[in-house]
Amino acid sequence: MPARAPLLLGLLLPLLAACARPAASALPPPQQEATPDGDLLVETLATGLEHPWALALLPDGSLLVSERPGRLRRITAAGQVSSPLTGVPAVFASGQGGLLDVALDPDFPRNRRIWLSYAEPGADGTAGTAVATATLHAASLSDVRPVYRQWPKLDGDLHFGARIAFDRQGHVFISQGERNRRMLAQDLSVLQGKVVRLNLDGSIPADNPFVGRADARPEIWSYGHRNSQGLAVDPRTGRLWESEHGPRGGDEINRPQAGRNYGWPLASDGMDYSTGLPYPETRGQQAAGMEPPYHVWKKSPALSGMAFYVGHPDRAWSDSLLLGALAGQSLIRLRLDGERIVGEERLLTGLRQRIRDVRVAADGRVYVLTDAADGRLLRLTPPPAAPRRSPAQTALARDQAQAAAAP
Ligand SMILES: [Ca+2]
Repeated sequence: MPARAPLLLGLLLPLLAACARPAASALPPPQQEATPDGDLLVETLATGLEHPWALALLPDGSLLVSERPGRLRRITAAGQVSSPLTGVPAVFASGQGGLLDVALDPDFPRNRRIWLSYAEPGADGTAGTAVATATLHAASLSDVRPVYRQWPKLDGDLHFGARIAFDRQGHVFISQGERNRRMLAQDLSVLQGKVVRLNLDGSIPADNPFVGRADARPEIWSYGHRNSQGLAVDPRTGRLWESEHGPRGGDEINRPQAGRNYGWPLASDGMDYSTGLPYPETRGQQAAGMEPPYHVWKKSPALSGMAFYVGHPDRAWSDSLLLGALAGQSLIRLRLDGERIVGEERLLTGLRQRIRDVRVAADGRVYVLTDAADGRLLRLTPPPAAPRRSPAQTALARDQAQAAAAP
């Protein structure tokens, strides 16, 4: 027996290693973070997620979470993490590639359909951004159907994008990076560095801006994007907002419109990491015929997932745009006045974690993923809104203030 134990162990250990997910560390206790509007409650629901990239909130209160190496898990509101769902498409898991975004179809309660974006492996070690739809079951996906493939597939493992967002008119938008080949963002004959728009069955809308042009791909909605990992439709207006990574400096928010050129690399606020100088193609911060960013950061936070926080008048954060910051190791809250950005706060800085994705639940709580080998799912409860005074209360407060100020 003693002689056989090492043999058994030798057989068992690799098997165990293959089955296990990264060991979940003990869950940290809930914390209160002081913010200008009051305390923010930060709860850790799960740990041990390997580079989680995106989350989607299911109607029953549970969540789908993608892990970049190619796994999709379900996590209950109580933090119970499932085994990987079966049926996920094969992904090119290298560098920034892998399983990326996950989103529910606009008609999910009826059709149980989900959308996945990922780096898809091609021939000879190439890869390209792709999107598939699938039907969600308790522990599996079925009817997995690729609906979009970036063309051409290329070498390298950088700048895939890729976020998915839906408008109210039956279209899906997919954001994509330029695969670190800068000038491809300006080349309308390829799909790198573009936001594309499709119908929900994957077909091309007849009113897309480049339909019918021989020198351009009909999927393209907007171009001149560097690497876009944030995409959201403002629930108040239906307008599409996009965030993208600049190089050193020049992270941007844009509001992509049909056929417009968002500049990269011809117009940029950013610099080459290696030289500290603008790239040779860059003509300046702005260039004729190109759209300037709606908002720009001189020092790059490295923007990832983005979500609107609107329609929660009982919460201090209504209205805001929330963005995960990777290098910036924070959750960015941009205060909105209508569509104007009127202020910025950096939250969760004490965690010292890269923030990969953020989503807002119907009850006003916020779910956040940290990007790490031992990544976490957090749930935030934003502070309540300051109570509104009635006219009588306002008059009373004024009288009391005047009385207090009287000699
Ligand atoms: Ca730009």
